[in-house]
Amino acid sequence: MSAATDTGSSHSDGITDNNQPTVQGTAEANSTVTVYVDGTAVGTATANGSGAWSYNLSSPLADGNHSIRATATDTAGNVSGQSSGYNITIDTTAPNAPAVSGLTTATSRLATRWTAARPPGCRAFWRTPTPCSRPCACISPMATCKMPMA
Ligand SMILES: [Ca+2]
Repeated sequence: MSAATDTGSSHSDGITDNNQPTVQGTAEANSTVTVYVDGTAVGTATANGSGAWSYNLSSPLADGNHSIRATATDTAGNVSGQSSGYNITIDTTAPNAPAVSGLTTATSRLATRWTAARPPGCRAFWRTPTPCSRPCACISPMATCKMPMA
């Protein structure tokens, strides 16, 4: 579809909040292009002298996935086979409002309390968030302890 109607973070991914986007493509120059949405012809466009065509969908599409195909009819009346499908996703629904739950815990090298194998004489025992090696050391007796970095 056209970049202008392919909304969102990508203008070429086929995902849009525009439920009447403009589809585009190439065909034989000056041919008449019939556009199909999910297998149903919805309208025609005329390819220009370079073969480029575009068609603004005239009816809103429901949210969800749709397959766009096209055929070309030349000036002699010969009709092409169908194009391969171009898949689009219409999403007109806004996401739920996000939650704001608070502030993050301060990141500290001694932030993770570790309760296993507390050394004798230590009231609390801490390790760094990354793997540590034993033995651990008391900072001071009956004070907090920490495990040295591996
Ligand atoms: Ca998009």
